[in-house]
Amino acid sequence: MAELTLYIGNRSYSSWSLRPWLALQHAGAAFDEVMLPLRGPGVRAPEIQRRSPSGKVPVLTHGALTIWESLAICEYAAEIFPEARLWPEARDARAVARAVSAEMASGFAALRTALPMNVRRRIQGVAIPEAASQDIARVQAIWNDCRSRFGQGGEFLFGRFSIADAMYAPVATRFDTYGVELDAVSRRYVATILGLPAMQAWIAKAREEPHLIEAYEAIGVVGGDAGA
Ligand SMILES: N[C@@H](CCC(=O)N[C@@H](CS)C(=O)NCC(=O)O)C(=O)O
Repeated sequence: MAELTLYIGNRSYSSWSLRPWLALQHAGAAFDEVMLPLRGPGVRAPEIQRRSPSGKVPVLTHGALTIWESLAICEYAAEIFPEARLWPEARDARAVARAVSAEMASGFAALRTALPMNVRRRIQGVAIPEAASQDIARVQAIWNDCRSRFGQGGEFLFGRFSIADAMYAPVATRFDTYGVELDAVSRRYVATILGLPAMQAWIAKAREEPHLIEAYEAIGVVGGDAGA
């Protein structure tokens, strides 16, 4: 098989990068990982511009092929590693897994803006705007629905780990970082995601990264910039 390389942003902040990284890890893929540091809100990183058709990470290269967009990369991983069963096997579960993954990929802007991912930190006391609270309620409704209808075979949204879990993993870390109050099912699911060895490995590497972005680190500090 041609060589796979995943270009990612800073592990602390790049929630989109975490998603396909987790999917590839789960598939047991051998891949090179190249971190291209983000520059902060509104500032484009030239190294990312050079590598990515969209000017954003993540990007996967497989030989001469370049794939961007986190969900498209996860789909590609599911195709080249079919034995990893990255989508649920039952058609109804698979359809719902695709729906909730697409909803994550295209929505939840208020939540993402108010509570940017920072896997290295615990931040208390951040004011959560109403639109973000609505997103948080919708995420919990999705998690409860998936767990109760499809989760019997394991601890993940569809029992076994799937792309849907990869898509929601950065939300789980945000809930932990900002101490968001959650229902019991969602609390347990957050613990499941954070307990994944791959998740722990990502966080450990994030802690070693020297590339801090002040605007993101200032969130939760009185007078800090809440943009992301
Ligand atoms: N829809 C894209 C979003 C990717 C995205 O927004 N990536 C951010 C980092 S998490 C980025 O590369 N921003 C460009 C930059 O900061 O230079 C995906 O799912 O991959």
